[in-house]
Amino acid sequence: GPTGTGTGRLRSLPALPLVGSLLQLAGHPQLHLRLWRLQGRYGSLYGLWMGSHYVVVVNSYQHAREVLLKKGKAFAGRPRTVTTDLLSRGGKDIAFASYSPLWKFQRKLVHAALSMFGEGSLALEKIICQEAASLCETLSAAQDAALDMAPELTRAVTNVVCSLCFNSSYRRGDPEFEAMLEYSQGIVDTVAKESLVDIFPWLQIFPNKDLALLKKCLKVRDELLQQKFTEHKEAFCGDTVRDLMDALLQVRLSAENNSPPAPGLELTDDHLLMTVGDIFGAGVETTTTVLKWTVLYLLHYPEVQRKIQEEMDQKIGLARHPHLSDRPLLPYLEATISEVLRIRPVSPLLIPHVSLTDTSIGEYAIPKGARVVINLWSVHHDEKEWDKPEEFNPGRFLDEQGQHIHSPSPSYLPFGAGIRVCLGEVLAKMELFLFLAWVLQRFTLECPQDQPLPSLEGKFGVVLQVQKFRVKARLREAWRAAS
Ligand code: HEM
Ligand code: PLO
Repeated sequence: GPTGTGTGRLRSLPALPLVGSLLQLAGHPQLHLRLWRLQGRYGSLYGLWMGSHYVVVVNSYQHAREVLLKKGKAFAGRPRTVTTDLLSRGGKDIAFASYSPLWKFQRKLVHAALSMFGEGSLALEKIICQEAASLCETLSAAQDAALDMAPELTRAVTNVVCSLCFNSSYRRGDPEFEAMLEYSQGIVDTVAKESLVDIFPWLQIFPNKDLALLKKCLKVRDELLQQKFTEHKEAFCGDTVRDLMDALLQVRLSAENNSPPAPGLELTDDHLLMTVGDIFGAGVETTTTVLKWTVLYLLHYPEVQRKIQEEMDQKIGLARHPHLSDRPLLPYLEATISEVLRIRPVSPLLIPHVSLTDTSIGEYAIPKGARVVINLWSVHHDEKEWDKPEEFNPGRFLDEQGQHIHSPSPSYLPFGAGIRVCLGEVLAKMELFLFLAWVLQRFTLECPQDQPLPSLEGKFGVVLQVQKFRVKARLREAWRAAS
């Protein structure tokens, strides 16, 4: 046989179908949909060139799982782009930093801090419930008005993550909060706009409106971060660790006092600031987006809202507020959250990965340095895996007894998977559950009369955004009667 003789010719792996000129992709408002539709012509795995970058697009869960889980380490890199380099000071954060020992260390620190202050901590549950109560008060005060819930939802979520990161919170109308809202929207609107792949990096040398806006917003963010940093450095004595910022400062302090950090493991001020900036930014924009999508879907599917409320009335009643420990009692609410995360994934193309070695996907060779885009939209809308994927149906996540089951298909990865998996999944799920349970126990959310149902179409960007819409929050008769 040919084995071991050294004369066998290396068989090269089949080449990927390559999509030709994709200039028209640039600036396409819904890139995830465009890449989803290209499957018709090129199959579920194809390559394309964006500017000078070779990009592989993955549209099936089998290949997605291979990239994220089976070969996670080979695909753990991140591309550098003009906008994310500005956002993260050249990749000194977690999300936009490529694979390195320091990145691993940062992830580990944040993970430890989040489990200490967050997940499973009664203190955090108390903070979320406090914010939920305040949200309900605002909704009550706005009785029957057509309300844009976005600012209030954002404030509630921001205060939770603010307390985790900085041990602080914002009151309604706080000018610092207003400034934060504005800069964060500016960042979401501009960062990674061309699909996170910066198709035309040379645009930066020309006057560019988006780039100018991004820089302006980052200046405001940097001032805010710097101010929190200075306050923490002054107050921190090394004993009590109050929040994520303290936890990071403590790591540095103990490194100074004991042995210096191993080469390549030095946490500079920039690393510290960008790490907190990531958690703060991700903490606010993702959870808020999911809450907005959920409200929007409840307007479109009042029967789903009714079922959530029936379940709550039966299992919790109206005499007390919902607790985190009620989660197993409310499978239909949990299933609704799961379905929202499926039908409108927060991060429809994840964050692009980069291959760190020559490797393969399926039977195809992938060269080192290729950018790999996982199209989560395709994975979550695959007709082979999901019955009528565009239909909003929480029931698909329940078994016949109405109990929550994990997922009816492996084609479901709302938080990604593997070594780059989301760091905030547990936190996000705690918040989503409690905020929704609190609001739906008291209010029925409706589309204001004389207004058409708002569009379910998302706006593609670094997160899949919801278009602005108004809601009427009507106090439930049952709640009124009970109190
Ligand atoms: C990364 C989803 C909330 C922190 C990611 C990724 C996804 C995701 C899909 C990219 C994974 C990849 O590139 O392979 C979500 C969803 C959320 C959510 C659906 C809400 C429902 C949060 C929250 C935090 C957070 C609340 C902060 C506490 C991060 C970080 C990364 C990340 C730091 C980067 C991880 C890395 O690159 O190593 N998330 N996320 N996320 N998420 Fe989340
Ligand atoms: C959101 C706007 C903030 O001002 C800065 C910021 C930081 C981290 C980013 C986040 C933004 C968007 C959502 C991201 C998150 C890191 C991980 C998360 C990209 C840009 C997701 C969903 O992947």
